[in-house]
Amino acid sequence: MTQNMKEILVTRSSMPSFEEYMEEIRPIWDSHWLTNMGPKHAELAEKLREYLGVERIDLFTNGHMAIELTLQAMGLGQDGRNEVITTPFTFASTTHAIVRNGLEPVFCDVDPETFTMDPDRLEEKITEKTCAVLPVHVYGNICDTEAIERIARKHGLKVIYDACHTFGETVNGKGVGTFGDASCFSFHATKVYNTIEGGAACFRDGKLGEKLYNLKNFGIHGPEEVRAVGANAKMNEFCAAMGLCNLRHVEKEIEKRRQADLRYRTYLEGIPGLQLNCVQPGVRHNYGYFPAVFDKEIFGADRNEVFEALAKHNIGARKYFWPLTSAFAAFAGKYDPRETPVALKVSENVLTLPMYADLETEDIDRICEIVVVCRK
Ligand code: T4K
Repeated sequence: MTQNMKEILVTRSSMPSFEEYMEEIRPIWDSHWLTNMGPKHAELAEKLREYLGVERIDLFTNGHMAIELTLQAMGLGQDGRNEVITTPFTFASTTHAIVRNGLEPVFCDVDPETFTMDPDRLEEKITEKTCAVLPVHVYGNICDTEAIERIARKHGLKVIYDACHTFGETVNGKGVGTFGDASCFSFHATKVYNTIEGGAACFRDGKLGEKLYNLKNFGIHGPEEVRAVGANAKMNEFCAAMGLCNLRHVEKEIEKRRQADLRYRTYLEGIPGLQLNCVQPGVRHNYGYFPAVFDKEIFGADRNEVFEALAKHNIGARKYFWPLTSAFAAFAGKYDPRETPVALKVSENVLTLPMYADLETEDIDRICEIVVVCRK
């Protein structure tokens, strides 16, 4: 394989040195304590609470279980109100977390710049059956939290943010995990910060915390009492150890991603028909993704053509997030994706280009050249 055919995937996991991880897991070997809220779990929870600037946090096997169990812990649906308003421009997890709780997703359209929930479309989706709003800070773009929470308060709705893309982000210095009734993060291998697999829910309500803590361990409350039908969603000690290592380097990783983002922009910004991710004032971004939306009429090629051109050079861009979750075969035509036309349009035209901390400058340049050549 020639140098310029080297495979570049959409992302690549950040990892500490082998030695650093070995050192971190040594006490696990000594103690034989592998999971069920051990000392690494406790240490990581406290360090993340500080880093994210949140009042309370709990750790989970993954971001999905953080969302799913948060909805369960809130008791949504128990009073007969079973609709949760969310957006379809997201990963399967967001919608699945609602459906797996026996709740009904109601899809709200997104803003064309941030791709997050459009608050101007939110109120019209509220019915007497609405119990919560589950907006997504997609690609690390922060939702209009003020408007969403004002509307939610007016109608007595819970707000749970899917914050899976926003590790380490702040808004005017405030940790993004502080918004809403709860915010859920993913620490999956493909994320800016990873614990191999992992996730967290952040919240203020101590009672919610107790329920969550029980639910992630089958609903067990002490050795002889099971209070709820929970799941097994405990982060194990090896994942927590990876998290402790990666947390030491995450600032450096975000800075490298910032440089990669800048490099992309020097090539691609200002090209007619090519929309790059927005820059939100006051937001400290984490540069988790590099989405580009192609307008074929103006740019001269659609995203599928660009996708194919990159694939020919062994470059794995991804169509995050296509199809919309409302169009999933799993829902067998139950929802109409045309009811969220902005989300549908973005989904049909977006490509996320490779982005990770160690992505080399020359590789970014090569990717950009291939994209630019696609213009006719
Ligand atoms: N909400 C949102 C908005 C999300 O985006 C996600 C997850 C969730 C909720 C749920 O959080 P988790 O329960 O996952 O913690 C990936 C991830 O699996 C998923 O975590 C992520 N979103 C989603 C956007 O992307 P796939 O199916 O595209 O991953 P995969 O296996 O194709 O990997 C993509 C690339 O990453 C590979 O081409 C190479 C690289 N990679 C992958 C793995 C597994 C690595 O470098 N190392 C690895 O270990 O879903």
